Amino acid sequence: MTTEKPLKPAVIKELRSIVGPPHLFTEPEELIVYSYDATRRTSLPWAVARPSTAREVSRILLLANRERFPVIPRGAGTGMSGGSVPSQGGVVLSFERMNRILEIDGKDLLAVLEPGVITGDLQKEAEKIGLFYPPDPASSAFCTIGGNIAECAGGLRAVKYGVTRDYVLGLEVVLPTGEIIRTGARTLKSVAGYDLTRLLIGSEGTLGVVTQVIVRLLPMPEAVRTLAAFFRDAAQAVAVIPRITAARIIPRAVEFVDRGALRAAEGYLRSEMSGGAGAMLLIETDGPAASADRERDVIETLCREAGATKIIRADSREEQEPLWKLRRSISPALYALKPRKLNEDIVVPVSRIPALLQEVDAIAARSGLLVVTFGHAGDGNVHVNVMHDESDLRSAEQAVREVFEAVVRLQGSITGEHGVGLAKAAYLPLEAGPDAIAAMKRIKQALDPNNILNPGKIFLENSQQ
Ligand code: 2HG
Ligand code: ZN
Repeated sequence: MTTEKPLKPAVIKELRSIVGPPHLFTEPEELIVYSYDATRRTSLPWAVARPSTAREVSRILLLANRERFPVIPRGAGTGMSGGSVPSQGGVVLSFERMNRILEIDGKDLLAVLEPGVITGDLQKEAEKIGLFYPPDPASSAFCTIGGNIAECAGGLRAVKYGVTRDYVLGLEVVLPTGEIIRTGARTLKSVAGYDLTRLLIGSEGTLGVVTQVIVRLLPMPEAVRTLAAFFRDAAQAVAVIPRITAARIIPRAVEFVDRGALRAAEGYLRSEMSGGAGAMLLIETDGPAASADRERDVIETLCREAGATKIIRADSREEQEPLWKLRRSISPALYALKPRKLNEDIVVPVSRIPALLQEVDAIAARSGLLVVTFGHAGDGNVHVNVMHDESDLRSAEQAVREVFEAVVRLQGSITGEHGVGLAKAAYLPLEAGPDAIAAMKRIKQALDPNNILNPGKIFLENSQQ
C-alpha cells in the first residue's frame, strides 16, 4: 500500500474517540519520538495511538481497513532492522499503556502479560518467587515482550535455553482485519489446529497485533558461574567453542567479543579489564552449584590450554554484573568508532564460526572498512558490524552483501534474532527461495488483504521477489 495522504480530520477524530484524547498524538514534536528504532532510520508517522485494550486495537484496525492507512505496532523502539519504523507513514500503535504483568502463576510456571511489559521487569518479578524467564536480549532493560515476539528475540542465553518462541505458550492477537483471536493454550502442549502462535512469533508485526501473551517460566537455577577469558586474537578464542561442545557441556552463555568491540566498550564505560587482549569469551554455566562449578572449571582449563592470557571468575551478582555491563554496552559503544554502522545478526552452524570469521576478515580487508564482530558465538549467532562514514555507504553495503553470501554458503541464516524488517528485505532472496517467499506472501495476503499492517517490511515491495 502506498497511500501518501495524511489522515482526514474525521479519521483523526475517530481515532481520538477510540483511545481517548490524551492518547492520540498528532503534533510533530510528539510524532518524532515514534519515528525511529535502533537502526537510526527515521520516518514520521501521521499519528500515534496509545491503546489500552484489544478492543481499541481492533477498532483502529477496522478503521484502517475502511480508510486504507498503514498501522505500525511499536514496543520500545529498540529493534535492529527497522521493524517499527513507520516507513510509509500511517498510525503507530504504541503499547506503553498496555504494560501490566497480569499474572505470575507459580503453580503452573507461567506468566500472563500485556505486550508493553519490559522484558527485564518480567525477569525480576519472576525471580521474586524463584522463577526464571530465560530469553535475555542485550537490551532487556528497555525492550518489550511485544517487540521480542515480533522479532523472535534471542539474546545472551539462547545457547542453552533457546529463544522467545520457545517460551510463548499462547497469544491474544488482533488480526489485521480486526478480529480478536486466541492462539495456543495455557498448557505446555496443544496441537489443536495450525500453530498460529509460532506463525505470529517473528512475523515482525505484519500478520497480527499481539495484545496478550502467556509465557512459560522455569525454576531459577540454583547457581550461576561466570568466566571471562581473554586471548591474543579472535581465532584463539573461538577455537575453544567446539572444545566445550566436545566436553559435552552446554553453558548458558558463550559470548565472543573481538578486539574492536572490547576497546569500544571499555572506552564507553571508562573501565579497562582486558589487559589489552585481542578477544574475549564471556561464558556462564548454571544449575546445581556443584555442576555449575564443575562445568566452569572444565571450561577454564580449556581456555587456559587454548592460550588464554587472563581469566576472571565471577561467582556473585556483584562480580558478574560489570562483565555483563561491558557486553551489553557494546552495541551503543561502537558509535564511538565511526558515526554509522551496518549491524548484522548472521547465524551459522556453530562448528563453522571459525570459517565465518575468516570470511569476514577477508571481506573487511577487501573493503578497507573497520569491521567489528561480537555476539552469541555459542549458538552461532555473530554480530558483524560494518563501521563506516556516510561517504563509505556503498562499500559498506557491498561488504554486507558479501557477508550474507558467505553465510548462505555456510548453510546459515542472514538474521538470527533481529528480523528482516527494512534493513534486510533486499537480501531475503539470498536465503529463501522464490517459492518460499511466494508462500510467505500468500499468508500475508490471506490475513491482511489490504496490506494495512506494517507494510514494506520483510519483502521488497513492487518487486518480483
Ligand atoms: C546484542 O547482542 C544486540 O548486543 C545488538 O543484539 C547487536 O548491535 C548489534 O550488532
Ligand atoms: Zn544480539
